[in-house]
Amino acid sequence: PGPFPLYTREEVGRHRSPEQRVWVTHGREVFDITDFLDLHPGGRSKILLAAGGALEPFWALYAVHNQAHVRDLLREYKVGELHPEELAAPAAADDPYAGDPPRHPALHVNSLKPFNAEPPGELLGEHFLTPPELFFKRNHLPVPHVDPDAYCLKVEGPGGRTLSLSLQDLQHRFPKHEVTATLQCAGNRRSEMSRVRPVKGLDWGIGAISTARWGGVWLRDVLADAGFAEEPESQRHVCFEGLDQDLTGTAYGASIPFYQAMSARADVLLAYEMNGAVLPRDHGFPLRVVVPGTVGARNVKWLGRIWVSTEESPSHWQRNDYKGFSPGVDWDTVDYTTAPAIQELPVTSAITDPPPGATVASSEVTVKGYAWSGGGRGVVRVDVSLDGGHTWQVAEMQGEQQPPGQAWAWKLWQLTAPVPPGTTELDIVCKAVDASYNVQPDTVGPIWNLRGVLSHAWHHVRVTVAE
Ligand code: HEM
Ligand code: MTE
Ligand code: MO
Repeated sequence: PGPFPLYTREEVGRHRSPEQRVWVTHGREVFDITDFLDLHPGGRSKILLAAGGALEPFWALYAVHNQAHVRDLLREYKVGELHPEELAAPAAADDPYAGDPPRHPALHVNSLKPFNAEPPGELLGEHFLTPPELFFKRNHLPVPHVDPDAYCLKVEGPGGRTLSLSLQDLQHRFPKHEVTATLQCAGNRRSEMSRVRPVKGLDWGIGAISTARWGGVWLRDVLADAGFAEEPESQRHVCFEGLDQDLTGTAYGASIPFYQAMSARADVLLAYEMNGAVLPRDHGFPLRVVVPGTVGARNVKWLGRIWVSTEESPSHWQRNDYKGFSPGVDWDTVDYTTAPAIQELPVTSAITDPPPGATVASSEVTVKGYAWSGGGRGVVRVDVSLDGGHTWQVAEMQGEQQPPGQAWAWKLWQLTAPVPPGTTELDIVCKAVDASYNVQPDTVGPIWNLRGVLSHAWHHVRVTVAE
């Protein structure tokens, strides 16, 4: 066959559903895979994630495609080729975000500039350690370009002494440690809250949460090297500042209590690795803070400076954001000084598969999801209901064994159950219980707050049962 017609990426991008035909690219070649959707061994919903774009980023996640028989199969669906000009890298525009790194096309983008995006549930729930390209990204500002050779972390010690540490210093002067920890944004699941009443903030679904194995040095080792000693009674805070800045030169910042930073049980890390590889630019290259069990906002990326103070970080994001309020408080009455900064997060869980609106088989259904709690409180049980919360079954959990009080990572869970005969729709619900027997509220209305944070009620997914 051939010569083949030539297409632009934009033309390929218009073919994203069976009605418009589903096209994908691989290298320079364009394929119409509409007739293969129902034949795909990995399922129809997964292959559709690549509709209208390139296969490579998805196949990089699933090496099973790296075989001759998969290529042979694909060749049968070839319909064209990309214009030669389409292969050149797009020109950089004159904007502060032009230097941001490339991102995975599976991410649902909530905001492009700054870049905020989450993975689809079906992919998030598949990996105990989230592949870094799928890990949710929450940036307030452009991603800074940091030269690792020139990088220098400033640590202000007691008595005006300042420690300057290069990446080499950090990697060679301090022992390396690894911690598996889940990060969750305070705004995860905000979209459920905004359905009750509008709130201010990015419209996160269930994906502003991810898990990685972080490698780096203990913050307490670095603070000790700067001259600090443990003082359990002190009311001090450890403040962090990022190298990302807004147009006025104000950097992102946050703080955590001093006792937590110094505690041998709290495992606070200055991380330079994520899942065994160099920390990616979106996640704070070359160095970020990882505060296990604590809200994402305190896990400062592109770390530039650390100091200890009797005051919390003066940052907007510490003082005037990321706090919870009563449902009765509105933007006219809110007083940010009256509420504590969010630190440890409450217990939560969500269904990652099936997605809302899916059609499931009438025989049995497999429900998958995640569950996590802050403060190192492990999840001890996940209950699942197929009938909106009238009857419950206990899900099977899988995860890493972590000591009590240091259960920093989420649990993935799964339940396979028969579909009750005669049902046409299921209202699937999940709820988790943590090690302190904290539970999730059953509805989101009574925990509504103007900023849409701490949305952790029972999670519902409604699906149709096939006839
Ligand atoms: C498995 C083809 C796109 C996810 C497979 C297999 C084939 C295939 C032939 C079975 C391989 C074997 O076991 O030897 C294709 C083709 C695609 C495509 C032709 C595009 C035109 C995708 C995409 C995703 C995906 C975009 C993910 C987002 C998977 C998964 C499996 C799989 C998870 C493993 C299923 C299992 O073992 O249970 N695919 N695939 N595929 N595919 Fe794809
Ligand atoms: N650190 C810096 N320097 N700048 C930021 O915008 N965002 C914070 C935190 N650290 C942020 C930051 C917020 S609100 C969250 S939820 C996490 O980073 C997100 O981390 P991730 O992008 O690696 O998922
Ligand atoms: Mo966040």
